[in-house]
Amino acid sequence: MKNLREKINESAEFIKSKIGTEPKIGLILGSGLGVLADEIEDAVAIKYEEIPNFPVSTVEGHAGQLVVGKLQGKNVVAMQGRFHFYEGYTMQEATFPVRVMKALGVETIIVTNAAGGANKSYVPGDLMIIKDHINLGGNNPLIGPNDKELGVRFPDMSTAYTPEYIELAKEVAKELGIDVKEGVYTYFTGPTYETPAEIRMVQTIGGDAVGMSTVPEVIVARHSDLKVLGISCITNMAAGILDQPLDHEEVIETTQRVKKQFISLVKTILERM
Ligand code: 6GU
Repeated sequence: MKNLREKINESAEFIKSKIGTEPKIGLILGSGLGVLADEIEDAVAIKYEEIPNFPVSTVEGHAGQLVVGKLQGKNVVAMQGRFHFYEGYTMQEATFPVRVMKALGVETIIVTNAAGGANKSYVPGDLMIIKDHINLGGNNPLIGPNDKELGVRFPDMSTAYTPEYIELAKEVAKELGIDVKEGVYTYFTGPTYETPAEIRMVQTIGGDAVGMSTVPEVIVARHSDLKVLGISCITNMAAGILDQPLDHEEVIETTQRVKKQFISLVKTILERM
């Protein structure tokens, strides 16, 4: 049986054999936000199912491919569609692509997601720069023996979201006239949305948004010593805030509505990284 490092290297070698550039920035594109990958120039798209050792995406609305090329003059690799723990992958499987990005030469990842607003001052359509996270998933992708070649046993999470990039993102948003929020992303495994009581807890403990992704990937990114920028698209208010039920349609509708802003924000940030 191949160990994790051998699997990572095998995947990375396969990808390297298909691409002409060395990506420095990795993009993980959330629900409805995969459109950003369509803007990549000189793009080479590689379906996840072609890549040795990659899990295969199951969720509709996710293209399920890596797109490698140039965006705003930067060499990037984008995940169009990601793997979620709630789909039945292990935490290690769901975060495997982050390790492969590191092996490709990536130094920074930009992680995006659709999230519910727990902070009552937020409205659907807001973009939120992630300043920190709370892991309420009751799990961690680093559980198990630690491979020192991949990272330390006890990674520091004091500055999980690179302060310099938080500042850059806020500066760019201001210049573009986008009223971004800055907040704490709270991870639940899903696939249920939270209950109103859970959302009251999130508010009490300092969470501003809730979602079902990103935190496992950021944990692995920090283990891999990658810099991180996280951006949430607040697609709906979390349970108990408005007098209406939650559904995935609203999530997709909102991402469609704000995708232009989202694209211009991320592209301008990329340009200045
Ligand atoms: Cl309200 N909760 C979670 N966990 N994920 C979401 C969401 C809510 N809205 C969009 N994604």
